[in-house]
Amino acid sequence: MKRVLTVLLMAAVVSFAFAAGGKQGGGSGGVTKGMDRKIVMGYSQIGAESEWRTACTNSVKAAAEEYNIELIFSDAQQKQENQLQAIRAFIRQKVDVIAFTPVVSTGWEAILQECKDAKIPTICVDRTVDAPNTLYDVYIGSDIKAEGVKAAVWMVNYMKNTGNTRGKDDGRRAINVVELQGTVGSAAATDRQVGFKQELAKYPNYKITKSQTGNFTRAEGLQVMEAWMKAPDAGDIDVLFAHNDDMAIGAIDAIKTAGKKPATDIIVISVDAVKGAFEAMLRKELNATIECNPLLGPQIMETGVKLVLKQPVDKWIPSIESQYDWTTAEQAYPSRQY
Ligand code: GZL
Repeated sequence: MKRVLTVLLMAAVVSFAFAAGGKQGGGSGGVTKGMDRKIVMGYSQIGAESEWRTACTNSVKAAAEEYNIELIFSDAQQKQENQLQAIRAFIRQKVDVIAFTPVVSTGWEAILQECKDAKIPTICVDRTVDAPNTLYDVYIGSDIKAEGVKAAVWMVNYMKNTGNTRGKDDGRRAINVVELQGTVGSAAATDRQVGFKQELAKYPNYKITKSQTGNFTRAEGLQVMEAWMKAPDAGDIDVLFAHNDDMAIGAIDAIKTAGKKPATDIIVISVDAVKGAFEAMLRKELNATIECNPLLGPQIMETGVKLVLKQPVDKWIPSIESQYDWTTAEQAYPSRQY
């Protein structure tokens, strides 16, 4: 009897998998027409705060189409309570898999346990959560701390070799850095700051003299930098490190309004590598951007299919990313996808 049941179960899994259009969980068309039922994925997205977020959302929606997955998409308007409500609704709707980008890192244990209790696999996308990784199935996204390290490494090299109008880094001169942080409590902001500071600690003449959140938006990046440019010590600023390009682009406007030259008087380094950053680099107003890839849709859908088909998946699926500055921006810009 046991053997019969095992054979029947295997047949059921195989038929569901083949009904998923043959290639199990793989590449475009992996789960295509011909299935007797579409896989249903609930996705809780943070909002639309930046070019990066919009590119991420577009990638998710396009990939759901391509993978023939029914996507129930929720925009949380930057509020965690909206995310928790949306995920509870997904559970009530008995979706097959839940993906979410946590707006902040804390406060996810209970809801992830509810998903587990409902036997719905979960994919944490783009930002990590402060919760045991046994509570979710996969994290798909960047090594955010490494992005902060890369930004600091690039900055020190540039200041040693080129410098700003106040001169190069001779290993002794005080180099004053101001930092525009992303959303307070988000893994993206926390980990970029940790990585940046960890690398900066190797160079005692570098100091972060001001640090404030611009919430990953252009408007708030402009606002904060405007205030810094009006302060009596504005002339001491050597470098701006912004946790994303949108805040850097806003800050660049403030630097120009104050009569200073961005990327020359004040070196500007940010993260994401969105189109706006390339345009600013081509205008020689931004010095460098560390790529954080938002085009996660295909990886999310492929992973969702594998989870539904109970196939093995890695605990962390890292994004593929690079970095760009004036030496590489012009050549890379035409082929940028976001
Ligand atoms: C990073 C992502 C951040 C981007 C911002 O993984 O969460 O959120 O860097 C976006 O542009 O708003």
